[in-house]
Amino acid sequence: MGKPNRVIKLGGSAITCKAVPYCADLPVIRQIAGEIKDFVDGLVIVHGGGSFGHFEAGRNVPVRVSLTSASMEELNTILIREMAVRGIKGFPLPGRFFDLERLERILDHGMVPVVFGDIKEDGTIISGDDLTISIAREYSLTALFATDVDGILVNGQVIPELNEPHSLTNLPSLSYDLTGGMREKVRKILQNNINAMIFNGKKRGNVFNALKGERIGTLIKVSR
Ligand code: IP8
Repeated sequence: MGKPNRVIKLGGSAITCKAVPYCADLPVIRQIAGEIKDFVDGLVIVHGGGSFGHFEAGRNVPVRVSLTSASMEELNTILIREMAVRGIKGFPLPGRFFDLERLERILDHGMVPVVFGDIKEDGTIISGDDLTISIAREYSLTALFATDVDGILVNGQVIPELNEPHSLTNLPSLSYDLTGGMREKVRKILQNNINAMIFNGKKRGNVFNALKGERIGTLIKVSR
């Protein structure tokens, strides 16, 4: 125990209903909780904000920081409860308290750290993608990204692998059907020189297969 052997980011797009504020996609969360059951030993979960954190972070109200923080804890609680119902011992680790020692301590106690994107007192957002990438880099793991799309699309088709050495420089000029969020994710993955897999976490069986080590969606493979 102690060291993580898998890290999976449950994107806000996968576990919330993006268009509706504070809408957790409970059927998907329950499905995912069932699919991680066989892999709890050494597993690290990270989750994003979706229609919880991103909704509040984007609002122009004086209590933005308070509500962003509270909304992320709310989503985290929903996830941890659904895991607990299935006997999985999740333990919250807010991004602002994240460090490797804390992460390993949770694993040492036989629990699954459920790290989440967060906001600092000064309003700075801590991105779940960044947390995932730093965990993958630290422990030489493939970062698994469960999103609401089937992978990286080029001209409407999922590309199974991305490993061009010059992808980073070419990225802005290629005709990738990337949203700002996806483009930024790919840029950070390539910049940090880690392997990653981007797939659709809403589809039944995908999280299980990804954790099992199967190739689905798009694999970003760096030559080290
Ligand atoms: O969804 C950001 O995490 P992300 C969380 O991984 C907040 O970008 C606070 C919006």
